[in-house]
Amino acid sequence: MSKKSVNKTKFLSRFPIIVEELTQSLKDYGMPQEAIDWFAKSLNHNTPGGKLNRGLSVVDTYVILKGYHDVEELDSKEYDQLALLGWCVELLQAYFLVADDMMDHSLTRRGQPCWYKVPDVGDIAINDSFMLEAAIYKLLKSHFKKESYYIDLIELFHEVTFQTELGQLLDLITAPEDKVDLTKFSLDKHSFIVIFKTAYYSFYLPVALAMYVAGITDEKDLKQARDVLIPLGEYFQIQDDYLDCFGTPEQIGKIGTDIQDNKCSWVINKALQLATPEQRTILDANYGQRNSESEAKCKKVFYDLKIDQEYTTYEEKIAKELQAQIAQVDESRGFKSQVLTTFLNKVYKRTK
Ligand code: DMA
Ligand code: MG
Ligand code: MG
Ligand code: MG
Repeated sequence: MSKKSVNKTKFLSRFPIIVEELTQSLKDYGMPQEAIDWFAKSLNHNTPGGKLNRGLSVVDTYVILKGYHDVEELDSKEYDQLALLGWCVELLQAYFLVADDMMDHSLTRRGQPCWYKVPDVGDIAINDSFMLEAAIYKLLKSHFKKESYYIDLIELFHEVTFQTELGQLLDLITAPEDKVDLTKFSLDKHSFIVIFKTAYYSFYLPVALAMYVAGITDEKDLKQARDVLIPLGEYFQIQDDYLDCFGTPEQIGKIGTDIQDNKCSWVINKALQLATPEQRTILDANYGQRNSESEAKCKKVFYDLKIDQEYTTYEEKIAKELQAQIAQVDESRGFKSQVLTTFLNKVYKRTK
């Protein structure tokens, strides 16, 4: 087994222990067994099962900041604490995804039905998403309350949660279901949406958590991390937009919905820059329509415009820029540029 899959297996082995602790808190409230079983089922359906990059990054970042070479060098108590924070990031992601799939009318996620599509779940998924979020603060309290940086962790989770919700708001109101108006889209608007809905919680949060535990918390260092991780997160969401249209469901574990949902995605913005008047007419008539014929017409325009090649050009350019930026990082206070290089390597040319 590769080192990477050993680390993932080790991380996954902590999850049942977390489920046990969370369900125990329901038992302590005297909740009936059926509610306990429901919560356990929601936790298990929605939390593991993805790439776990966000959660694993908390551990990996801490290892680098400590100057270790391998996760095995952490003592077991230290590992458990870091893995718990990693799972808190995955719970935050689970919370957002359960809600996001309802709002985006998605059908599948991680190769299985979206939670709200599971028989007997439906709108109960709304409350389940709230409980996934609440689980984060239960865990932080029981594992970190006595640490000096406890409040920093809580404030960080609250801040990035709010930022993500602002991004989701803008994502949704820029994509009204009933009135398609492509003149409302722009790459600047796209950039704002994706930085808020994705970059803060997916990239800045895991690194900042590890920095707090490692005691590397100078505002200058948090800023150095943010200054690279936010554009890196923007690039990651541009990949997500690209894969929504050009990836296969087998590859990405979900069926793309951006065209039918009238989303202000990178793909449509790039197409709007390049389209001839004829192609623009096709897009105006077919983008954001809830049927697969219209969707296919939009995709044909995207292929004719070679948006996939545009994407490759963008990817090479942004990767070089980020590398150059990482090379400027000041390590004098203990922050390490390798944290950022590791992240960039995980994202570069990803296909799922
Ligand atoms: C993802 O946006 C953002 C959050 C906060 C879940 P998205 O709808 O493009 O994500 P996905 O493609 O995974 O549904
Ligand atoms: Mg979505
Ligand atoms: Mg969405
Ligand atoms: Mg998407």
